[in-house]
Amino acid sequence: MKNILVTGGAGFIGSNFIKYVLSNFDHKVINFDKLTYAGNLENLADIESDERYKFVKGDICEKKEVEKAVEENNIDTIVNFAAESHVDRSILGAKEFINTNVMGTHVLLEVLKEKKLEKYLQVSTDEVYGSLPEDKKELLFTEKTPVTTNSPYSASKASADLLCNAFYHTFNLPILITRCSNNYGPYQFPEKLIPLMIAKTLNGEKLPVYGDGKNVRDWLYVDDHCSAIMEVLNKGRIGEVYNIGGNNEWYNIDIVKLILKKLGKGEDMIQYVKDRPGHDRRYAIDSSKIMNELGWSPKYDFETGIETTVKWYLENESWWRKVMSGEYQKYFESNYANKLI
Ligand code: NAD
Ligand code: TDX
Repeated sequence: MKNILVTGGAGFIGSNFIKYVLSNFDHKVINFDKLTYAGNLENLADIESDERYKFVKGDICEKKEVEKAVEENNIDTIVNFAAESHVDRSILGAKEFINTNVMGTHVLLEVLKEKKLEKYLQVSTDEVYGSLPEDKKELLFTEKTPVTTNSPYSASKASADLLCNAFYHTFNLPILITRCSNNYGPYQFPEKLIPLMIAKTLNGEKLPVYGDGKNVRDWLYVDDHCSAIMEVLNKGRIGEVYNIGGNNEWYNIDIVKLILKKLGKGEDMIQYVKDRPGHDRRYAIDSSKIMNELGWSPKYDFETGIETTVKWYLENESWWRKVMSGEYQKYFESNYANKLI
């Protein structure tokens, strides 16, 4: 039995991860989250009374807060999801991305060193590998692909990965890194492509597609990301990076059309808008290392995953309406106002 500090556990992937761990393992989970705009305790309402679960409000940039949570809860393992996670927001302002994603990770690594914890897993992203050419379908990101970053978000995530690597080599700490492709599923904040397009369709609003809509992403259902993280935590070789992907490449425009079809709406709702600056063209993950070494594979095919996701947003309208009110409106206006062509 482990005592796991899950940082950023009130966000999209972190909250799904906590539920995955409580349903499949007998571990204790301390959810350590600052509750930024993306953190929402409603995501965990169905497990909050589980005695193996506890929430602690805290900031990973504040060392004393992290130390206190680790000491008081006998933490032996940290899984770090806490981050500013949206590329468009990093273009509007990078400071919080550097603070949380880089400085916050540094704080966690210092605590790992001082408290001699058993394991630390850094939840990273395929975005640290930059962009793949669209016309060379045989090219995929492997763990050996050089780190090349094109957005402030990816630069901050890559910086954190480099710090993890340095703390592993210099101090011989028990550190693992996972780099996953685009996730989708319940509780994803509706600033990201799939939930944004579902919410806008249900609202009868235009769907803003960046550029020519031909950027490619490799989509993985969130539970498959969670199972991969647990495999790496339990069986991964210390100091290694593991890529996680769905072998499921889609043009953005085809995802948008699929959502419209599932919701019975026409393609006249699509509105092409100005491209995201520095927009990566294609992401595609080679997951053979985690599959061959650890025996992981995704369980959900895209058809099932997207069906479950659309159904969840249809049945949980109050959840997304609430998070899209207030502060969200200001972000939405500043991101999209200058994109109309
Ligand atoms: P999210 O934005 O939904 O959630 C982030 C969570 O971190 C929120 O609960 C927020 O309150 C918390 N947080 C932010 N700053 C904090 C701080 N200083 N201290 C403590 N908590 C803080 O993000 P997500 O989509 O769930 O992503 C989780 C992690 O997975 C991130 O590290 C992200 O880079 C990585 N990732 C995401 C994807 C994806 O497709 N969403 C893919 C690969 C990797
Ligand atoms: O309004 C939009 N219109 C649009 O065309 C939005 C929000 C997005 N897009 C495009 C941009 C991307 O090509 O859709 C694609 C997906 O966009 P996002 O959902 O913002 O994801 P992405 O930029 O690919 O980054 C995601 O994957 C890697 C996550 O947000 C990161 O946290 C993760 O690390």
